[in-house]
Amino acid sequence: HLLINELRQAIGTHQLFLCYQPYHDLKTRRTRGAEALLRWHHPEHGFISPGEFIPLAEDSGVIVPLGEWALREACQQTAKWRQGGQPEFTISVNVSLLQLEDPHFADLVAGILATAHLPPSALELEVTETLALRQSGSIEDNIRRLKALGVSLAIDDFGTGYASFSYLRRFPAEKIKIDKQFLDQVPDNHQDAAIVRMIVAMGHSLGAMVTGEGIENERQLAFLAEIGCDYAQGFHLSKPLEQHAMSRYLSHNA
Ligand code: G
Ligand code: G
Ligand code: NA
Ligand code: MN
Repeated sequence: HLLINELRQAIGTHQLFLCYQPYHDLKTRRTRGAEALLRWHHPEHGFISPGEFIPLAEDSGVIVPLGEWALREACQQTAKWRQGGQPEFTISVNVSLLQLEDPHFADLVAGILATAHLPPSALELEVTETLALRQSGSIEDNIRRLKALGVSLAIDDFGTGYASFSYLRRFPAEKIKIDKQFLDQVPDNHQDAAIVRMIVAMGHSLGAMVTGEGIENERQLAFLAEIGCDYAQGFHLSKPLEQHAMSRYLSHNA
């Protein structure tokens, strides 16, 4: 695929950048942190959505250098925001299981944090059930070492994969992010409302915090607050913002 070679080159040619989507603490109603989301500005094709290039990047393995770039960039920027008056701000970065299979991934993360002068507790890694789980000692080893370092783990798009409960056993996550599809019709759809309540209760009994994703209106937000969900993220709170817009957002909202 032609795009794969271009994607490989995009890293060195400043065609990639990050957007940041804030998430809120439902109790304090304040911004707690943001999720870093990759964007690709192609010189001829314009903006190519991650929905298009992330699957290509996973299939080709380019997600490994791409993900490393995103992690480094997000950590450096977060250190600046924390030094600039947001000392509690946390950053969530999506990582592919391919990255977690690299036996040196935990070392890489430790090195990036040290270079950025960012404490490990400011970083959360989001893992999605996108790839079939291979039995790989490296993943378990990396998770153990990342935990020892103090980095948090989140399970993204929870509820969409066939292996959700296996994942819970394999990934001792500090956070579970409920996929948007379960939240689109709450509180009106009673079945969805029941599922969301159940995921929140399950997350809490496992000692995890729970985020509702894709929140687009006040009623969804009120429902999550009422059932004791911890965090919310979605267009109703903020769309993903470019770096400068995120800086402005933080100076006004946090
Ligand atoms: O930003 P948007 O909603 O279009 O993202 C589409 C998908 O791309 C989401 O599932 C998101 O998790 C994924 N994605 C965005 N940035 C990254 C990244 O840096 N690494 C990985 N592995 N996935 C990402
Ligand atoms: O898989 P992941 O959860 O990382 O996907 C994040 C994607 O969801 C991003 O592309 C982001 O733009 C999108 N997104 C975030 N909030 C909302 C929302 O409230 N509504 C919709 N339709 N998409 C959202
Ligand atoms: Na994500
Ligand atoms: Mn998600």
